[in-house]
Amino acid sequence: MRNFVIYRNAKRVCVYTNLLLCFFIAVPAFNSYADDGYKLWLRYEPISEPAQKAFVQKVFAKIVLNNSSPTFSIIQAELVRAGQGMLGFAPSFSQSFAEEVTSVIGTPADFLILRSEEIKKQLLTLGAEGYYIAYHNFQNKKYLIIAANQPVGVLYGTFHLLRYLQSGNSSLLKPIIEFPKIKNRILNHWDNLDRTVERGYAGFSIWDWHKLPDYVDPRYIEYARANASIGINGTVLTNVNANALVLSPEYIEKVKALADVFRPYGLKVYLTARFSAPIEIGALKTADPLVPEVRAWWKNKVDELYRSIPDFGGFLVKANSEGQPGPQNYNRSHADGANMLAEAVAPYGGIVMWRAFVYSHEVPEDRAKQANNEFEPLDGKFQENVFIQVKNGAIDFQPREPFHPLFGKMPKTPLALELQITQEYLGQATNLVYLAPLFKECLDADTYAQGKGSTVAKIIDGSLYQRNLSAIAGVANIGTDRNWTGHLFGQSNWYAFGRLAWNHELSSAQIAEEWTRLTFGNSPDVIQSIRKIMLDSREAVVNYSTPLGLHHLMGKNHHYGPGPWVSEGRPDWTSVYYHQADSLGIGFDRTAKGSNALSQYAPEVAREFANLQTCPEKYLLWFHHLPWDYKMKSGNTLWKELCLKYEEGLRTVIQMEEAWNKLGTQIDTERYEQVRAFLKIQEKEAKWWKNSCLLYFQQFSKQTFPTEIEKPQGDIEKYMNQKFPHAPGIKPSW
Ligand code: GCW
Repeated sequence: MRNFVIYRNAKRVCVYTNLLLCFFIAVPAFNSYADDGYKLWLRYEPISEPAQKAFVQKVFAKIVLNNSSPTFSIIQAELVRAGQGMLGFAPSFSQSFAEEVTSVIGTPADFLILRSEEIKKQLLTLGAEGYYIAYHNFQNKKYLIIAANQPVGVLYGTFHLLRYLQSGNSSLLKPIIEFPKIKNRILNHWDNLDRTVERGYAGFSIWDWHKLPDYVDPRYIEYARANASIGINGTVLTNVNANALVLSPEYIEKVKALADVFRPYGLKVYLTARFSAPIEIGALKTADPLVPEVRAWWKNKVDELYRSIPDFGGFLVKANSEGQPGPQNYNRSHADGANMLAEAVAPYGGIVMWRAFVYSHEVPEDRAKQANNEFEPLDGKFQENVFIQVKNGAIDFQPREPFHPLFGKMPKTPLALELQITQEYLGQATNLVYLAPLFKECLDADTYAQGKGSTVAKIIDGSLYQRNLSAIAGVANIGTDRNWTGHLFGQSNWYAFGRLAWNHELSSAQIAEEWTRLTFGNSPDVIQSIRKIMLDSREAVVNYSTPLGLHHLMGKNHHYGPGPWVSEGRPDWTSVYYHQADSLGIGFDRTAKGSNALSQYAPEVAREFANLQTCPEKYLLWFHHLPWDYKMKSGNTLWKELCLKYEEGLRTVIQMEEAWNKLGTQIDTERYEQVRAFLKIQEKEAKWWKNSCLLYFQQFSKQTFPTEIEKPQGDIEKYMNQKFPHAPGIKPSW
């Protein structure tokens, strides 16, 4: 009955809440798929540990919640779901303090108790999205409160508390006070309108354009919910290799339907803007950003978008890169292009994220240098609401790259960091690679832009230049697969992106542990083993694919597996361009003797990387071309060290596998078996990488393999001639 009242209240609110409830009512159906990973980290498994259970029971005994907005209906439904999962029954709700209340959830506007001086003081610095969770005494009674300035903050706080309750805690010892360090925390979907996903390895796009706007798939609600649970507040729905059609009235109606679903979850919708759209769907003869008709076309288009979606976030643009049109087609600058769009969205508070991922094979310059060459001179020339969105490294989402030199080189422009959650170059959907260490490596890198301590994190969160605007983007790994991300552990990367976007000071280990508890429960053995597997996994993939600063060695086009021999076509899409292996040595010389890409960093950084004594060996061949018998810090020659690294990568995968296989009885069969099978594939692929790279490089080093490694097997010709018609992500032009 109580649930029925909840449903009825919520039902009044609006259509999307209805949908949520329909979905919610359908939970038994989902239970039949309980362990296929669909539930992500929001599993709410039954709690048996007595102290933990008592704590949850107390929190849920009587919750006062003002059911005053769609967001609050969502909060209520989430609590019901959590209670039913963890305890077997829904929490009890009330709107009055007449009963024995245990918990109060809301904003100061909702309840007197949340307007106390103490709470007001706490909320002062938390902004719209922050929250305060604590025990609070009021009129001689003690309550657990979740307080925030806005409903979305309460939603985030609720998810935090639910995470806390599921993680084995049996009391709240100190207040939880949180607010996001970065304002715009955005997923970038590389989803095409035909539902294929560029570099997507988890099925097709979850946006079912054909059935929108009339049919709202419950997955959209689950998607919004998952994002809200980790604080992601924006989503770019479409591929940066953009299709202008998404800006047509027909599609805007579909986008509006999604935006309506996402709004109460605090999730804003953004689109990619194809620069030539005024020609393609506007019947103009040009897309020149300085031509008044073109500017008027974009302004009208933006007005139209905001009429349908009043909180539309803005545009993400890939221009003059890999064949995409842009302002340079008209001899205009990136600033001319970005500013035209920025002016159109500015009156509505929209933003433009203009990507710095530009390079051309017609420019006789190291690809790693081209973004800085283009964008540094434009610093200060962009409208206030333009972000330049920069990938973590200067080439392209490789397993390891030094931080992009543009960070720290545009002090007058807000920079957004773009990370890739989908594993284009890291084993795609079958390799277990936990990416928080990769994300952190970039966030924690010191640019020295304003002296020591000028980390990338401080640049993008705005604190280094006291800037109000801040943004971070992650290229999504989400698709129609039941478990959303192809590999179950891909979920941890979506999770880690959200958590780091919220608070980049969290450690990789902390996030791994959080996710593991939520995904696999609180058994100490399980947590310990899985955390280790996760924390070892990124270094493993670096070692078995591109150790010691090597990069861009993958198969052509589909980017699946090794291809150090790739040498045909445009040079900057080949491997030989990057590894430069010859009889004398290996590596890309980016010192002053070579391309001098190092000069793009602050002098402190450039000096460190230029000097062979101080250059971290993990970046060695990124910056230096060195002889095969160059002496490494270990005393080994470069050739031997390279061989040992490939071997180490493979060994680590085998250890990960052994550790996972020991968990057999402690993990439900479906999830266990999938990960087990994928780890087998990963072992096979790690071997394939090791064998083909070492056999290939041996042709240049002309040295024997060290006895410490298992001798690479196979025939290099055979490796080179393999074809992979089944590999996902083949593009005709790529
Ligand atoms: O990494 C490369 C990918 C392309 C992608 C491009 C980009 C969307 O291989 O598929 O295109 O980067 O980031 O624009």
